[in-house]
Parts: sequence; structure tokens; C-alpha cells
Amino acid sequence: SGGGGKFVVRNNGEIALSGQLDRELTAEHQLLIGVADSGVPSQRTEFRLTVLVGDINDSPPRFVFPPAERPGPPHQVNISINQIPGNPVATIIAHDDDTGQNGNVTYRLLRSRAAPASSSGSAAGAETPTDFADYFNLEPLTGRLLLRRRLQGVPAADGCLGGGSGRLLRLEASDQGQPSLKRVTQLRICAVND
Ligand SMILES: [Ca+2]
Ligand SMILES: [Ca+2]
Repeated sequence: SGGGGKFVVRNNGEIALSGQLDRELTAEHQLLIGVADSGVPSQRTEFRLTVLVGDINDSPPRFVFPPAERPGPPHQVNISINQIPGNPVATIIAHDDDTGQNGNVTYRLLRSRAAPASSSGSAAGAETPTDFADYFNLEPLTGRLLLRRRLQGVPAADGCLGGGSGRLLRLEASDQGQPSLKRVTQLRICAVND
């Protein structure tokens, strides 16, 4: 008995699976196995068996911040245009239901598709990063998002709730399983005057 109906004991003593196991639902099964002879009266004994379920990397990271699984526009973070570089502006959090390396999440910023070479030819191009991701550092292990340079003068590309100029930052969370599973989400950064 036990095992949630996932195991069968055959008459020859073999223990087999009768259903699929999922470590994320039940990581350990306790089986109580009875053995009886055919004598009259029958003698029986019981023993316990613990089955530990190994993990496979079947769960991708889930973003908790920014909240990714709700409808609507990307989550918005307001940052003062006077904010000093080096300061943390948000902490990215993703959870992974797997264990060990399969559940070990790291973070990175995704750069937009490479801009055509001609776009950096202008005088402003030399000082203004062409990629919004270059304004930030994302610590891979902690998820801390740090401002790398002032947002003053960032060209707006996206409307903001409550005004201000906004840009979208693309974030990736990946686990260390083989193969690795990844999820991408967006955060809207709004540069506000204060
Ligand atoms: Ca798993
Ligand atoms: Ca995983």
C-alpha cells in the first residue's frame, strides 16, 4: 500500500510503476509491502520501502518580478533621470520548481538585434549607447539590476503610465540544467523628472 497508486507489486516480487512519477509533486514515496505464504493459517510479514524520485529538468524558470504571467502591458519601473549610476533600481526574481542545477536560476539582459552599422555614424552615436541594455548591469546570480549610466537624454521609445519616457528592457532567466530551460520577459523602464 502507499505510493499513491503509482506502484504495483507483481506475484514474482517485482515492483513496477503503474503511473508516471513527478518529483515536483511528490519527491518521495513510502511503500508498505506485505508478503504472505499459502499455509493454513497463512503467515505474513510487512516491510517498508522508500522510493526517492530523481529530478529531470522539466520546469522552466517562472518570473516573479517582473510579474510575467498576467495580461497587460509590461511591468513599469520609474527611475529618476538624476539617479546615480551604480545604484540598484530593481531586483529580478524567478523561481524554478526543479532541484539542484535544474533549478539554479541565473539572469541576463538581452540586447536588441544588432543595430545597422550606419546608425552609429552620427556624432551623438559615439556617446549614447545604441542599445538600451547598455544602461544597466544585471547581476547574474542575485538578479540585482543596477544603473550603469544616467538615463538623462535616453530617447523615448515607449509610452509610460503617468508620463515620462520609457524603454523596454528584455530579461532572460535560465536554469543550469542540460539542456537549459529559459524564459524571457520585459520590464518597462521610465525615466522621470524629479
Ligand atoms: Ca523536475
Ligand atoms: Ca528548471
